Amino acid sequence: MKRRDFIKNASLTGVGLTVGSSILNCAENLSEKTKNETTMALNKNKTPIAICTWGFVAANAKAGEQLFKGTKALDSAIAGVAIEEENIKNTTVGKGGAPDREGNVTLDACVMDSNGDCGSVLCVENITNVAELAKRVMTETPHVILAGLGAEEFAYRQGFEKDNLLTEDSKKAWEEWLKSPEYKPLINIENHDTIGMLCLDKDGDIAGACTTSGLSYKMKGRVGDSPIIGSGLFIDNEIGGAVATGMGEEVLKTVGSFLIVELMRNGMSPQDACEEAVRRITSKNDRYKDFQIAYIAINKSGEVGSYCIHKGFTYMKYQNGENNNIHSDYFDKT
Ligand code: SD4
Repeated sequence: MKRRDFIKNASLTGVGLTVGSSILNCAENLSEKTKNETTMALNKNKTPIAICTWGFVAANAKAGEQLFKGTKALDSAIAGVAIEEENIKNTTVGKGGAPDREGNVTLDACVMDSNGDCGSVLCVENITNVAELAKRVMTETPHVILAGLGAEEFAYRQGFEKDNLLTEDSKKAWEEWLKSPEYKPLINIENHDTIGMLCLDKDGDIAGACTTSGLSYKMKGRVGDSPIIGSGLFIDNEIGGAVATGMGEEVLKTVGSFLIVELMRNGMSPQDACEEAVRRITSKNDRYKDFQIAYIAINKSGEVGSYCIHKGFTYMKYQNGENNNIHSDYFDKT
């Protein structure tokens, strides 16, 4: 059984999963009112919060535990997403990610800090921890973005090790795909599992990270939304942050994460802002039935929100030692 199926089944049967000190509870049955009341009550504690896309239990727990120890938001997010970058069973992030059409695994990542600084790497080969690499672009260069070979060479100068990202399993799956190589975007299946994470730390500061191998069997050189500041991720520490997963081309066209933060700046809750960002796509694009997009967002007072096009997206929320897998509301109810 695939890990996400396991989580889904566990949630459907009401089984709680214990992950270290974290317990996976399911909030899907709570009414909206109860959920809001719960969130507001917890916010009064001013405890740190980590949220991330999909059911990445261990990654979110790692970030939550780091935050609890007092680690700043950005380093907590990078430590959290590194769990998935190193997880070779995850075929859409880091090592083990599905390759492009030509069999090369190329990774995209970005980070954004609470002071507004950001860093990004595009289409990088042979390096596993690309979110950390994006942070180094931010802290160790005068630039925001490094791409391809330049990013890879920079990584070696920073002491990163060269790694073969194409695992035997990913290679076999790619070889199978090559037998009838037709690229068709798919909804909610294994080629949509980017990890985007947002952290609110003990000082009340927000930062985030987003890391992916992008769409499976993409064209050589293709880059999606995930490493593009404003599309895959955006933080404004006065307001909040947002992160995206799904069909990157469509997120890019609407600069989705920046849009959500701006909507929150204008008074919307994270939930309403995520819904509006999805509507911007679905109202102009009747092909939305063929792709999935999901957003998660957090504001300065710790309220979180999430919305997606199609049923099936879940996200993680860590707060007060609890790591919950929450089913997102969705647009297409047909
Ligand atoms: C991309 N947004 O490269 C990424 C893919 C993704 O879950 O989110 N997968 O377009």
